[in-house]
Amino acid sequence: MTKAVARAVAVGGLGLAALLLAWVSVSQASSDAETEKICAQAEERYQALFGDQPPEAGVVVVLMYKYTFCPPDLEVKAGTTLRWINVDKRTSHSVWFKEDGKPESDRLFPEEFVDMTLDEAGAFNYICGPHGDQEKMRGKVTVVP
Ligand SMILES: [Cu+2]
Repeated sequence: MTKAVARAVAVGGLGLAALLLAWVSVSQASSDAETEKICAQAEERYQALFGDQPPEAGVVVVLMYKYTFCPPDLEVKAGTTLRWINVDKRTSHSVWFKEDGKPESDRLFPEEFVDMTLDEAGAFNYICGPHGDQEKMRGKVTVVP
């Protein structure tokens, strides 16, 4: 291989890598924008169903809407109670800290909720049982001491 060809190959490879990187960041950004849009709608649904009433002290709400946890990623202090509320119109969901070997919650039908108090510090991934794989309905909670 001549020097010129080697350089062309190297440049071509870099170009492809840059293109790939650009594509990855664009698809990431669009999925974040999509999540934001869905979560804004979820908030409207919540208001329509439950009004402006904030939850009681020490309770943080996560909404479940259109195969999305809103917010999908959050940080809370140890001892906080998380309340997952299904604000969908028809679809049922669950909350499952599967990686940590916890049991799956009951199936939550529209307007139902489940409370869980997180006492242990750490980062915990969870999924919706029926939609965690195909629809990528996944969330994460970071519990700080
Ligand atoms: Cu679900």
